[in-house]
Amino acid sequence: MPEPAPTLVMGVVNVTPDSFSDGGRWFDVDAAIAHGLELVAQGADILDVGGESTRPGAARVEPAEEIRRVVPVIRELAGRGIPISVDTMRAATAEAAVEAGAVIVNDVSAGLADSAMAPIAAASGARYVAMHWRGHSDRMDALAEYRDVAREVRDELAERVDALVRAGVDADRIILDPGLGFAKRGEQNWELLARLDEIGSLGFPVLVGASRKRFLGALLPDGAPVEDRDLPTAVLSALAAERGAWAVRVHDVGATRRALDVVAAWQAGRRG
Ligand code: PMM
Repeated sequence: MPEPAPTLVMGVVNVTPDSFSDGGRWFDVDAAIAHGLELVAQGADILDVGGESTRPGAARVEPAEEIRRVVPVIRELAGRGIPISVDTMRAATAEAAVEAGAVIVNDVSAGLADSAMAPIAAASGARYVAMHWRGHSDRMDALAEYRDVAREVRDELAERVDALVRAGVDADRIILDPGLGFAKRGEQNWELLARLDEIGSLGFPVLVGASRKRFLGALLPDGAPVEDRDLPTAVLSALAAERGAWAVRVHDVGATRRALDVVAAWQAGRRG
């Protein structure tokens, strides 16, 4: 049997003033570039550059402003040979980002937020992350109603894959993501993680984005700072890697890199 490829580390570069997890520290373009380079030095394989926060209740950003935030950062980092993904729900931003050198479009809405996204993604030739999504952040908490969360997320992702492929997206370029925290409550995230193989059974690489999310914060003492979620995030990265995740999307790359090194050594030991 071929050995599974090691899980990749996708480092988050938020070029936003309001991301829930890093408080907009990387809003300035130069600071975002420097942060991206630091994440690569810490072991990121891919950088995910986003200009619009998806935190619960976050306001939408104007399309032109989103492009203004991400394109210079992508151009500089891609120009240095770093694989870049663009975290956007908008076709125009995806198109500008790919033109600037992005090789992955990370669309948290899987094409639902912008009907132009699928054809643009298809024409771009980039890889495409389709995340499970039910609605924008201002109303997603009300959409977290499931009878069987893992089955419904898998079925809704399968529907998105069909729609994307019908719109011309090459199936070989699709990556799926269960969308932890997006229209999911704490226990629903845990059930999805425990049943990650059901998402994997669709036959696409799986990306897991748990980094610093509320359901990890809930394991910590009240009032713990958001950075305290990095150790739980790294442990979760290791567990996701052991379950065959294609990549994990994280803010603290160093901790996850070390955790994944442990997984790789463990797996090598199993092979003997
Ligand atoms: N989570 C956030 C943003 N983008 N993209 C994917 N594919 N998966 C995720 O889970 C995901 C994402 C929200 O987190 P942030 O505001 O800290 O970046």
